[in-house]
Amino acid sequence: MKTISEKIRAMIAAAKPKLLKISPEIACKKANPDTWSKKEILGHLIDSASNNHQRFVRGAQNVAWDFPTYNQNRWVEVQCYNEMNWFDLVDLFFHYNLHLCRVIDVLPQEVLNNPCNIGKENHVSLKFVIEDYLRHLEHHIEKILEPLA
Ligand code: NI
Repeated sequence: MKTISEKIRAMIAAAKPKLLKISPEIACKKANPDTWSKKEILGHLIDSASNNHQRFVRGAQNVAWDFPTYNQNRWVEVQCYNEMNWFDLVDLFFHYNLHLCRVIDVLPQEVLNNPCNIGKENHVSLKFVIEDYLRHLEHHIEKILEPLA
């Protein structure tokens, strides 16, 4: 799984200076009321990190492999990410992901096939959950770094 954690580390290291260059005014702008601002997308990535943290650690122990789904819009709303300090949010995002990379690094090979039910049609392996985490992160980072429409 080292290749995955290396990819995540490279991605967040490249994204951090770009994120810090975005002004707080731009970061909280919503293109329309139904879409997330950059702050809210980053908040969503923190929610993804925290939910996946549970999956990685519990999945590694093969306990509680029926994971709760989460209503991503409600999570963002409830936490009022748009009112949070942009630079604190970037910091939290960066360090939470560094920690997840460390968790991924220390997972023993034999736990990677442990089953996880993350609300998809069938159980997936812990390895899939980790790979999927990277895909999701990549997708949203690209969106955040796009200029506002
Ligand atoms: Ni998402």
